Amino acid sequence: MVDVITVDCAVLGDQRVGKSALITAFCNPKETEHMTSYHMTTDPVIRNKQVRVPDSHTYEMFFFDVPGLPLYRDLVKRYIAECQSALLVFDVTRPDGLDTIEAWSETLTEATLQQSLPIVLVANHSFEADDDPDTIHRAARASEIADRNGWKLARCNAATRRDVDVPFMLLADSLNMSLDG
Ligand SMILES: Nc1nc2c(ncn2[C@@H]2O[C@H](COP(=O)(O)OP(=O)(O)OP(=O)(O)O)[C@@H](O)[C@H]2O)c(=O)[nH]1
Ligand SMILES: [Mg+2]
Repeated sequence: MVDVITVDCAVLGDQRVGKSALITAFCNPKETEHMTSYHMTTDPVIRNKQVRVPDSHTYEMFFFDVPGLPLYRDLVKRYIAECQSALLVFDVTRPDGLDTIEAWSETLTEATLQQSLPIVLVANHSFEADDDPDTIHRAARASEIADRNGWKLARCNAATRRDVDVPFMLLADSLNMSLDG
């Protein structure tokens, strides 16, 4: 019998970093909404997809796509209260891209009352400005932040769909590690 484990995952990050585009590209690849133009998330949406780890568990993942707009922060906290994992998404090309990541991590902790959930830090907009020294520096800082917090780091680009499955595979790896010790 296939061992399917259900996991709720909060997808957090500032407005317009590409949370909805990333989730859509992974869960509903034929959909174009969020891929070509911006539709601000106001009502939280849940999308799901199975992720299978070879020779291990299969995860039925439910992704909580929530608004990045600060106005919605209390709603977001209530909505993600039962989540057991998270993707923290930022725009690696944006000068302030990393400034709020630790605040998002605190929001997750306050909402779930859990200190060390499996988390993947997602550098979206990767491969767009790879020659830019500031972007290179930001990517290095992201790697330090991930190491310091025990998170995995994924690089992807939701607009071009390059490596959009990587954050989800790394999340499944982290879940495996937390389950299998
Ligand atoms: N250039 C580029 N654009 C992207 C990328 N990912 C998403 N976008 C675009 O950026 C805009 C915002 O993306 P969304 O996915 O709606 O952003 P969001 O994080 O869900 O924003 P909120 O719902 O307001 O919190 C859309 O027009 C996307 O098509 C990316 O990797 N590179
Ligand atoms: Mg959105």
